[in-house]
Amino acid sequence: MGGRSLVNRCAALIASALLFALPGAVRAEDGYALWLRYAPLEGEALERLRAFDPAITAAGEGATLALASQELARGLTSLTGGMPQGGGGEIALNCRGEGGDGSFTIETRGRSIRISGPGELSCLYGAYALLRELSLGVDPAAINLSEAPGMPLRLLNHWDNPDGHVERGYAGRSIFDWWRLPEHLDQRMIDYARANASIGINGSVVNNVNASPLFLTPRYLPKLKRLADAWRPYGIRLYISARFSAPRDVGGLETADPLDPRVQAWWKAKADEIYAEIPDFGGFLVKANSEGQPGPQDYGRTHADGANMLGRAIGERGVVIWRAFVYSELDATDRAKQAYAEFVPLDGQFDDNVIVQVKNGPIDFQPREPFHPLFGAMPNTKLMLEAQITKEYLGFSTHLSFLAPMWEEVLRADTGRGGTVAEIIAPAGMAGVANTGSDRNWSGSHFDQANWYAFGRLAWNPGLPSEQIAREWGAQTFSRDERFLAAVVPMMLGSRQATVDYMNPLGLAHLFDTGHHYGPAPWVCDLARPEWNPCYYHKADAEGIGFDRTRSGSNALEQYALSIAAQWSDPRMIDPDYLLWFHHVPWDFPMPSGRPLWDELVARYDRGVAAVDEMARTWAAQERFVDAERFRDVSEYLRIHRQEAQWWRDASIAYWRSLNGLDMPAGAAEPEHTLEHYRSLTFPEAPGNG
Ligand code: GCV
Repeated sequence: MGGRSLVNRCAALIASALLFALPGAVRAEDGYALWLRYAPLEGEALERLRAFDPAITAAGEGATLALASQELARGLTSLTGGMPQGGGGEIALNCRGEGGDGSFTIETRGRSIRISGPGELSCLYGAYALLRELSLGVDPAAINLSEAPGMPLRLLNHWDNPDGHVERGYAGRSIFDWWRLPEHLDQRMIDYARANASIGINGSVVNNVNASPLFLTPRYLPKLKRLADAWRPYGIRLYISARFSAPRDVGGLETADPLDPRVQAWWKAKADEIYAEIPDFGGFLVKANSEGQPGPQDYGRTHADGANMLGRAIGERGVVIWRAFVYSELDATDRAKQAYAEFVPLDGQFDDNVIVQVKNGPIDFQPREPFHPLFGAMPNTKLMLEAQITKEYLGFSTHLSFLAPMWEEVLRADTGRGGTVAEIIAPAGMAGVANTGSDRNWSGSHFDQANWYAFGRLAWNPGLPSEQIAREWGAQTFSRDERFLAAVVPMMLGSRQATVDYMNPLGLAHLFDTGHHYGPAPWVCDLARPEWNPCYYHKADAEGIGFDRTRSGSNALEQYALSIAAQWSDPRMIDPDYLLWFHHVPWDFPMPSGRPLWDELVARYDRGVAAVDEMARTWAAQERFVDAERFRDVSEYLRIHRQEAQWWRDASIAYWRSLNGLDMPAGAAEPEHTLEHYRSLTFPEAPGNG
């Protein structure tokens, strides 16, 4: 079958895309289409693309190549309002074979565009890249790109449970319908794969790291297989989170000791069973001996013993991703130090197919953390970065907080030990805790789609500036009008700092209410485990505030390279954004702004609230560029956002004043309510609780 017939096979699809693009046709703008709307071009860009009018040809006939053709036909039809007729232009897909890392080249000569690369996935990625450029209005004659992935593994981690609950999910129920699988495959599963492939994501861990052993039972294998088969053409490999105690839970053994030959044989047989059905199964993700999860330490073994045992069961077929997110109530040392203390002595002991996955910071996805000291400290171990796309500590789905600047901050951080975080993770990859759910718009809010998008783009190319990502996303998702982008891109870029300012300014962390983590509760000091209490993190009293992590305190600083520790060890020299993370200082500590700490703290809270006001004003001026439904959704969410920013500011200030007895700085408004009022608020039904 030749390339032309590939295009013919797409006829039905093109027809439906054409309907979508016809002037006057009702366009559903509920956010479901994500950044793949391919809104019709206008003016010169439209004329240019219409004149280009390519035939799409493909050398080969694999499923992924067919998808590349379909995507191009669908995208071009939607962008130009008509099916390409092959009136002189050409897009030639020149990628053969399976495998390859998806790197691609797009070369344009006159009216001919050639997409090539080492495997079919290259043509699919190239097709999406070409469509992205065209969507942004770029002249087809000027598109020449050559791209390769910045790291091999670019994974979503879903914290989804088999019953549909999503831990830390703020977008409805799970997108995975385990109950109806394998017989029924929801269209969302295809749309999900398509969205991921369009930004270079190449793997999905489909269940929560607080893992149910169900996923390792024979009943789940056909369900997993159906998904894996559906995603394969999109280059998405399926992984599962494995519960370490599964040999006991569902395997009929009385132990899960990794050094017990029966346990080893059980996992080997399990891996073989999976690979027999899913030959490209990605592997296991494991949360072990953390927050009550079982692990090798239950048997006096190390993380390396546990990870290598699983790695040997998998062999060369896949990987074991072992999480470094560990801390224990039995360990009295600073929680920020515990992962380093447990893992650094194991450097060099992990097998080749084992990767240690490290959160961006040493505590837990706070609005701002310094980079994790493990980056650079395990030169003989593959390290992967774990970022959180879902906004557990960033206002759930109702606060507009664009996270690319946060990830850019960590990726570019120089560890002082062999490169930036991006360089350290380059041989392994990046995982993002997904924010997808059953909400029509996938992410709970329209702007949270930008975080999914940004994660994928940065994992593909960790050097991409946040601004470019925001522009691309905004233009594809809402409007390519320059006036819209000139307003909305800066709004997005400033939004994460705003969240830091009104929630956890100046290096404060973990001031969230217990369990669900919705809203402020810096006053909580009496929970059983010390590190569950916000008081543990802020250490505020009448005299001062902040966690002393210098030599006079926990000395967490010693876990960083000397050059980095030197920058952070002096409270007068440290970037104020990290001040209270590393230092306990008096309330009148002089800040670089010239203000005493207390005044600076209040000024930061006020700056955060003012930024949300400004965001609401910016958005209010965009009505003419955005469809009514999404415009209203965002406007209403910004109202919630504004109220909650004020709540964070007022509740925090009321609490700090109860300790320090200080007056409000000149010109600053009193909190709206008493501290008792803020303390009395409870939200037992807040979503996403674990
Ligand atoms: C999946 C935090 C979250 C938990 C999460 C845990 C983890 O503690 O609150 O919900 O559990 O991190 O990353 O394992």
